[in-house]
Amino acid sequence: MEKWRAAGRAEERKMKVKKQREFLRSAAGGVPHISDMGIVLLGNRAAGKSSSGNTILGRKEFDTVGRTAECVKREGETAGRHITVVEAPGWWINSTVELTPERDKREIVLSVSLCPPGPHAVVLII
Ligand SMILES: Nc1nc2c(ncn2[C@@H]2O[C@H](COP(=O)(O)OP(=O)(O)OP(=O)(O)O)[C@@H](O)[C@H]2O)c(=O)[nH]1
Ligand SMILES: [Mg+2]
Repeated sequence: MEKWRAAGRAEERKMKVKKQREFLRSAAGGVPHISDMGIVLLGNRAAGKSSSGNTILGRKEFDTVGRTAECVKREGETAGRHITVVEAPGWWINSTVELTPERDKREIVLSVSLCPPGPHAVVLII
């Protein structure tokens, strides 16, 4: 009798998992279309953060000539989405956290708050 009950419970669990899987694959439960997306670009100095921002936005919004010393925020429409891209100042490639200027560290921390309620992605540019 107990064996039958256990088999029944296992079957029930299987059905539940199947239903959840179908729900996740359906339009209602699948990957939602994010119409407003926030992206933060981090990386060492001259890694290509500004260039990557321009690639994401599909036009020249970030200055790739000078160094980005403070956070820069740019917005645009890409692939049917409103995208906010924030570039934070980069760190020296072989520098430690201790040797990185406080000002740069403050800006890096600030960057994530520039696309409220928070970025959907933090991209490390290498
Ligand atoms: N060859 C090559 N050069 C690149 C690439 N991406 C960027 N660059 C060049 O590298 C330099 C720095 O690029 P940026 O995009 O300004 O880099 P960044 O990380 O924003 O630099 P900072 O803001 O100064 O830290 C520029 O002269 C770019 O043209 C790349 O994929 N290939
Ligand atoms: Mg830059």
